[in-house]
Amino acid sequence: MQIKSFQGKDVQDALRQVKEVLGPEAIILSTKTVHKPSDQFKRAKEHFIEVVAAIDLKAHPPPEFPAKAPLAPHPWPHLEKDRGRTAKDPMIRRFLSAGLYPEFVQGMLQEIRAYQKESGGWSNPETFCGFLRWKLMEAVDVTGPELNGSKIWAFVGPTGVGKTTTLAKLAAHFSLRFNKKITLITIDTYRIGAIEQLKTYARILRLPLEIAPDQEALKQMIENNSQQDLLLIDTAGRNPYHTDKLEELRNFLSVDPRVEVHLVLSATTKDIDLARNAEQFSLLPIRSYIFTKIDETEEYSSLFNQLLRYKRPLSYLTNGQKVPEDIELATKGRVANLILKTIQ
Ligand SMILES: Nc1nc2c(ncn2[C@@H]2O[C@H](COP(=O)(O)OP(=O)(O)OP(=O)(O)O)[C@@H](O)[C@H]2O)c(=O)[nH]1
Ligand SMILES: [Mg+2]
Repeated sequence: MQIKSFQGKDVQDALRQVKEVLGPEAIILSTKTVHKPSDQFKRAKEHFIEVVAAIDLKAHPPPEFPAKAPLAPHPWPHLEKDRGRTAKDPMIRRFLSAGLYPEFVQGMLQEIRAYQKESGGWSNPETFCGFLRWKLMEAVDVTGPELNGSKIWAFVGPTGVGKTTTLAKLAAHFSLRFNKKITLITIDTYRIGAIEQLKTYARILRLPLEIAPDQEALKQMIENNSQQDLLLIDTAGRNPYHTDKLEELRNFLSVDPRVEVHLVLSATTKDIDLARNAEQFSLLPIRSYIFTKIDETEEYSSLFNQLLRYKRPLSYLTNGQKVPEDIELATKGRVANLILKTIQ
């Protein structure tokens, strides 16, 4: 994986450079507006856009042209002037600096310009917020649980993100509030204390717990529990760079096609690491994202970027250590509010 940062006079300019240097397969990791320190906020042309992009060199060898290929003339010179006007509004400036996914920012900039051209700008910041909120909601995908018939959910993800705690929260939620018949299963025989941790939850919630040391045992457990509404499978946290362990996990969980895999990620993880985690865990058939620890940060642009980067739905958000209460079903409105909180 090669990661590189690009600076352009606007988003299009930076993206064009990304494409020229890394090729069309590059993944955009983040974008932000950078203000030159000496002249901060004075004039629009003293801002520039910084885009961080990456390319998997194994999958996409670099294009065969010199790294310093001559830059083509900027295709939309009139946009520079428009961007200047756009960036005068402090709320829009904060939006541009929030490190949001470049294609989203680019689309928004075009809409902002069109609106400004038509009506001369927003009469008050709330109008822009309302528009942005609607656009944020439109951009993300969410999904809810469908508990008709029996379900098997497995929780995978990097170490310590909150997989076991999230599983316990969901187990409590569905057994106490909806009276669902649930069995907990763990295949985490790797970490000392992992079984004890889940045993404690199982005891408190009065739910059966089974331990699957291998795939054959897991298969048997799934068969034996066919009358249950929900089987929740806990897995060991995995270093996303240990591809062999991820393949092992994928093979383990491929035991039954009904197993739905949910990728648990922490909202406190840096954008670039989230991108890599999600890319590596894509070895598994990921059904949804669950984002944990939203209470431990006030900056949600990386969470939002991740939802756009792979276009997978978000199912749950968790917001604390308390079991069962600190979990919520994800909604588009909630995600939009988190981003607005980041910007305001
Ligand atoms: N603040 C906060 N802490 C959380 C949240 N979810 C989990 N935690 C805490 O994160 C820590 C790790 O949680 P676990 O559930 O053990 O994480 P895990 O992913 O199962 O860890 P491994 O199995 O070791 O990979 C614990 O201290 C949890 O209480 C959350 O939403 N907010
Ligand atoms: Mg765990």
